[in-house]
Amino acid sequence: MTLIKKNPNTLDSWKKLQSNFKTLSQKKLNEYFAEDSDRAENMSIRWKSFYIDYSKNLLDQSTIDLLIQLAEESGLKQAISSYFDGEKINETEDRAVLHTALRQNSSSTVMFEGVDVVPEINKVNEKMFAFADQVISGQWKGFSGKPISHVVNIGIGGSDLGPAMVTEALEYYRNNLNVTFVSNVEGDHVEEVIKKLDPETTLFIVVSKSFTTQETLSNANTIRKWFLEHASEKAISQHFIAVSTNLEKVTAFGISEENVFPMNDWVGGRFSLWSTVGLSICLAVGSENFKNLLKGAGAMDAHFSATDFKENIPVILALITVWYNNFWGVETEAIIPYSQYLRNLPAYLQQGIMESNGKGVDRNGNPIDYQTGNIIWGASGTNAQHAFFQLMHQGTKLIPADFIGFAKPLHEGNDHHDKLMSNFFAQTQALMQGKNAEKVTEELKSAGKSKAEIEKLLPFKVFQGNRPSNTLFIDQLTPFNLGALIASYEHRIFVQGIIWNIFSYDQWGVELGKQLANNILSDFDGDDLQHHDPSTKALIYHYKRFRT
Ligand code: G6Q
Repeated sequence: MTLIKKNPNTLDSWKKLQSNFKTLSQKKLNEYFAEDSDRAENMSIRWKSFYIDYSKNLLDQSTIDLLIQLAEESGLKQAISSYFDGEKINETEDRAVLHTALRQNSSSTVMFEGVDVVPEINKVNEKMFAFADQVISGQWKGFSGKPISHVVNIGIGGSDLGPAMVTEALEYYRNNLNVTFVSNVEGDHVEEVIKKLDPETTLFIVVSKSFTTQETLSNANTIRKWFLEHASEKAISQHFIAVSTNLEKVTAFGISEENVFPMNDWVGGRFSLWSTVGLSICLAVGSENFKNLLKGAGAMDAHFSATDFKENIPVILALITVWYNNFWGVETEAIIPYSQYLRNLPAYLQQGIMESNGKGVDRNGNPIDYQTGNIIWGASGTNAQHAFFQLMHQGTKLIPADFIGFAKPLHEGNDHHDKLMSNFFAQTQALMQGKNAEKVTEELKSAGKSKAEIEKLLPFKVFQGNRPSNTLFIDQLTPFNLGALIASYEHRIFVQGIIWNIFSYDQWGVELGKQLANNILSDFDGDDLQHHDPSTKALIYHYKRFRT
């Protein structure tokens, strides 16, 4: 079964949502709460250690019902089965999207093209876990007999962002290994990393699904050259590991077959941290923690695939985005984790969400005349409060936001957590309630301001409020809960892609720049720049003056 290919704006529910928007668009969040004393209870979902509060959104139950109708009319139920059953829903690349298979129970069955893929996943995982245990315990030695103390992940995009974000997020669970990530093709990036390395005790993991990516291969080659200045060819096998689907290219690079951790074609780059691409995570936090990360994601998969849409976290939250994006005309969405460990979650989700749903052509190949993927941005709270929250509170733009927080800190013994949590709750309250003229006047009066001063200051100090947010409140930052949280965003991407009638799992938009970069690279040594536009030609001329 292929996915239904109907544009959402032709559906009955879409039209009803347009009139629902007309009815509700002037209504204030405070009014919704005044009308329904059970709103916080009715508009929240409790699942395992997650408490999802979506009551501070500009909608009521009639909107939710219509959004669910939209999901149904878009064929979401059938689409979820196609996704989990390994159908080739990534039609333009003729691929399945089966990263969910990587986190299923090791005794379950996931069929792909008539073969159960779980035994092979288990086999590869066993190899990965055994390898990680050897490195962590110091059994795996470098060429001079010393144990490994530093791991360098060489990869970019999906082969970098996920492992880097999770390794950082699970800092608390880390062992003694240092883990560094090299991604950019910029020589200064790799040289800064090399500067701090000891070839005798460093392990390099070259992570590239295709093993053709310019950035990764350039960095891997530069690092290998540097390594060989300190060690013999023979030592490569103790220090270079690859994660890839392209065995031929890996062996041509000089990494032996036993040092290759395979991955499957049906794992998309930006959804690959659950596969061997997560080897650096596994090394940083150990296999038990990695397994728990997988379990958490697997539990979210089970919730998403089996729960009624009304109680389904990824479905409800995805639909709320659709509501703002397509009916309120909102363009951006902020992600604010109240955890410094998750400071790079917004950057990670930027790729997941924007690369997946930044599409302007529908599944029939026609240009789209409604909005698709949102612009995603954000930073950790409370830092973000002292940076860009002003615009969220008093700016001219409506910015729905996800606030993510954890009830229990990882470190005990200080009084910071109450302060963090009070900020976490206060911000969504302030965004919603605002501060009216009466309240501002009262405050200014008690601060001793004169009538004239109050009149002058009043307009600047009033907050309109009525700004929406979701609160994703989780018991604690554990590998399990992190896995579930990431998986919930993955499924939100899927739901939105289905509704917007787009293909979420290709990324042709990143190809053109790569092609042109190759053309330009070869033109640096030539004299014929006539085929370039005048601006680019002038830039190339300018650059050529600096080349040595
Ligand atoms: C993600 C993209 C992209 C990819 C990188 C690295 O979904 O496909 O970010 O992960 O381009 O690709 P390789 O792993 O093949 O080097």
